[in-house]
Amino acid sequence: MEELRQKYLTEVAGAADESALETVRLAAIGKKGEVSLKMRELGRMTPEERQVAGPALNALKDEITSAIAARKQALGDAALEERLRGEWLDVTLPGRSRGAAMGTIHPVSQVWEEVTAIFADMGFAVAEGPQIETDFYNFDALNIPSHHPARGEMDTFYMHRAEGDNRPPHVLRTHTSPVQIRTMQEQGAPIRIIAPGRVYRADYDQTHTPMFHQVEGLALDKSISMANLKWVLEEFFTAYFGTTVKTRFRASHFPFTEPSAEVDIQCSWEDGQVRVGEGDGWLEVLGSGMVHPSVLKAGGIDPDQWQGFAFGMGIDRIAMLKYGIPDLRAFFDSDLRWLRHYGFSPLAVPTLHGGV
Ligand code: 2NM
Repeated sequence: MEELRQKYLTEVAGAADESALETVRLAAIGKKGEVSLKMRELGRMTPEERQVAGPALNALKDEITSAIAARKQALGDAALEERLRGEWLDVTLPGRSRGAAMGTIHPVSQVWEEVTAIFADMGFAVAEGPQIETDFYNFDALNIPSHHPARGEMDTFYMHRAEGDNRPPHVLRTHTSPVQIRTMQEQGAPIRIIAPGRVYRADYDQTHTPMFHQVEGLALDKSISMANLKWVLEEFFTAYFGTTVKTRFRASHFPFTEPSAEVDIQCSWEDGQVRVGEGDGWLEVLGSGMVHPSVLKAGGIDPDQWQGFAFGMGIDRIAMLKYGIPDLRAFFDSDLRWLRHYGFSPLAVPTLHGGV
């Protein structure tokens, strides 16, 4: 009995892992284990012998069982210790730099957000609408006559219908003005909105891409005038360029406004470098005017009760001016080197208190 005891307690103590421990358990106290076989022999003993051997065998079985449990616990503890030593993490270390793997915000997106922040501060909400429009919203509602050159295939992308389908065609919007018409119809006056978005014209050269970005504005109320327009635009340019910017209004003509004005901003031209807000040169950046009564009517608004101004400018254009980007076409090449050079940090969100 003492021999058995020594043998199995030694084997338990020496078991290196759980499966070795299980092998020892089966050999000692499993169904065909050595201790179990000894217990089966009890039946063949005399009652006197059995009285001594029985409790002793039970005690041995108990001792081996608890030795196995203790060893199992010790092995588990050691394994956990080992894991804790290997899997530690220093939460005070600085984060790993994402370096070149981090993307940048495209100048168009950046300027879009800047423009939105500035106009939002003046009480303008953002309105959006479809990029595929009916020719009613893109042209008729804006008082653009059917013979107007802008309607031609030369300037406008038409979505051609099937042969024999005589419904009026869809177009890729050539300006965001349809958004203003839809907003007038849906919300009525008064209105104070900007409509930033993608627009499309069949034009491709040094300074034109077939898709570009526009922001248009619309303010309607009882007595809104060109004076309000001038203040809003000067306020905008000054906030946008971060310096006081003089404006110059030149009489012009658009079908959707009367009177109409083109707006220039003050700039200097020195060794091929344009600087906004200084010098005595001028740069045309914007079209504007008082919304034509026919346009108000198309928007379901009574021109005898309401009036207001509208304007439109190119987002890509003012992005080039502010950030000194020379080539418009590179905007849409998706060249990663260009994006890293001219792009903005995703974490530097434009704010007014940060001076956009
Ligand atoms: C421009 C120039 C002048 C304009 C007009 C409207 C509408 F729909 F309210 F009548 N939205 N935008 C407008 C006026 C746009 O872009 C050069």
